Amino acid sequence: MNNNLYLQFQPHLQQQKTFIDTPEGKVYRYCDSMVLAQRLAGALSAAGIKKGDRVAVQTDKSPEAIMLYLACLQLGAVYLPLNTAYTDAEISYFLQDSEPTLYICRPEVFDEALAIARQCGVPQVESLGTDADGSLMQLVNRTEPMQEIADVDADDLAAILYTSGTTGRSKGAMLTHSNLGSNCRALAECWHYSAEDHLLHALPIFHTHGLFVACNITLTVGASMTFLAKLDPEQLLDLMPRATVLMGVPTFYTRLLQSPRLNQTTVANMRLFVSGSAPLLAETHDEFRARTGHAILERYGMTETNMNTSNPYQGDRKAGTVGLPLPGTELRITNRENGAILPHGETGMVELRGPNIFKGYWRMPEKTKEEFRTDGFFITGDLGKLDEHGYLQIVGRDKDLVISGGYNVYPKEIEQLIDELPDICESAVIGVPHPDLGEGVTAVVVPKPGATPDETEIRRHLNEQLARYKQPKCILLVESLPRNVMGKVQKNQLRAQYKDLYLAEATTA
Ligand code: MLC
Ligand code: AMP
Repeated sequence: MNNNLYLQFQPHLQQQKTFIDTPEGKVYRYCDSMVLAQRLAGALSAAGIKKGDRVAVQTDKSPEAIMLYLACLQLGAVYLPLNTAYTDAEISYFLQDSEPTLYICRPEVFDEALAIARQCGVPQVESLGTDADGSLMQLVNRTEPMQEIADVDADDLAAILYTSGTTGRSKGAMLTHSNLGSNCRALAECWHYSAEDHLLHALPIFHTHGLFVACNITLTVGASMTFLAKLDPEQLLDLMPRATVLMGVPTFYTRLLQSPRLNQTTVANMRLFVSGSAPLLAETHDEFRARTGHAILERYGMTETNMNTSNPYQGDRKAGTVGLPLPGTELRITNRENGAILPHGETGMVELRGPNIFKGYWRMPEKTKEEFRTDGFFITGDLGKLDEHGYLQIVGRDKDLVISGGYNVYPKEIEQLIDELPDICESAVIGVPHPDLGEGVTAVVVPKPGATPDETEIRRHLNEQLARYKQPKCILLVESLPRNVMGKVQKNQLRAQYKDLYLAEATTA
């Protein structure tokens, strides 16, 4: 049996109805999108891409990029999307680690991308722009649609998504056709998703949320979506009268709430607001409900696991919880040291098992082994507890991670770069409450004795190496870092000390 995820979408791909439209008035029907995807598959195949080859993609958001994803599925190639904010240094690491056969970049940076790709040993580079332009589209225009759909096993890779590592080294999460297929079927069932739905899509398409949750569910049921280049709350409000669903990170909702236009009339046609990727504050949930009459549906996921839990479509959507396990996903709370299962109400490690859980980290068998129990449960690094009705509350994180506006930032990666500088003794990077982004990346830095490090110099160094969203919103110079008796830096103490840093700024602004 062919387990290609493409087959799950294929029944809708013949249809005349709209698949994607844009605020600028472009319309992509399913049938035209399929032909374009097939032409892309033909062009990739002619370029020698075959089953199992990685296709690394760092392009701006466009419907054509989704057709490219479909083309990779069709060929059985492994789609490897990269955040558009990544610097050349970050891209070099991903290209070296994943060894793609093809790297697709933005047309405006083609020459630089080619140089990086050559250094990293990537044999081919093409470009794709947001106006259906770039060298890839030139190839496509000369290529016949390819009909053949690669025969893949359920366990074959559909995508690799890089997540930063707590050790500072990014890990490629290997997601199979079955991981992705099963998860969007479960979500479609839970959220009562249908061909009648129209999604407002304002998320980036290089992460699980905007790519798999939003696009795979749309393709699975034959729904439609409007592609916005990025979050613009006023534009969302303009479009709501003809939409039914919005998916966003919590920042989407806090920014929407800032608009006086958000009210019951503007959302009259909407049936579902979904939030995830970061904790939604209960007060945001309550305020949104009071203004619109809608209880935001919060769900919990991870790059490695796809979606795991969701508040119910029908039934109580409890603010401050991420709901119940999705059909087919098992969840348990354990003692983080010995793995013993804890009773309801106790806080411990969230562990998961099910068809949605990834295959492992790309070329990191040891790391993969460490993060799974012997009975196949994945150790998430999230701390949670279950209430008497089985709803999960995420209460913290065992992993040293900051989530800023839905993007994960791993402190280690930033600390290592700051500590390289000659005037710096050591540093600790923490996340503290931020009114817009949930958490604000903050660097607490200890200079070497007698040295007076220049903040501009620290920022310049970070800017060369790190995507902007990872760079600290604030750099604080201190004499020393608090440590426990074992000598370990007490980040909890630092988080408590600076908890009002951005909140104070917001009230004085
Ligand atoms: C942008 N900037 C950020 C940022 N996003 N800084 C910190 N954190 C962020 N998340 C910075 C830019 O670098 C720039 O800095 C400035 O803010 C303005 O950039 P922008 O592009 O205009 O930002 P904006 O449109 O306001 O974007 C904010 C945002 C966006 C929250 C809407 O980041 C976003 O769409 N986030 C969603 C992330 C996401 O999809 N996560 C899902 C991961 S999957 P400067 O200095 O240049 O001015 C996952 C699994 C799951 O977690 O469960 O879903
Ligand atoms: P990522 O690695 O980018 O996929 O981020 C996954 C992490 O985001 C999870 O391990 C959680 O820590 C966090 N996360 C996702 N959804 C939620 C949510 N609804 N509430 C709290 N944390 C969340």
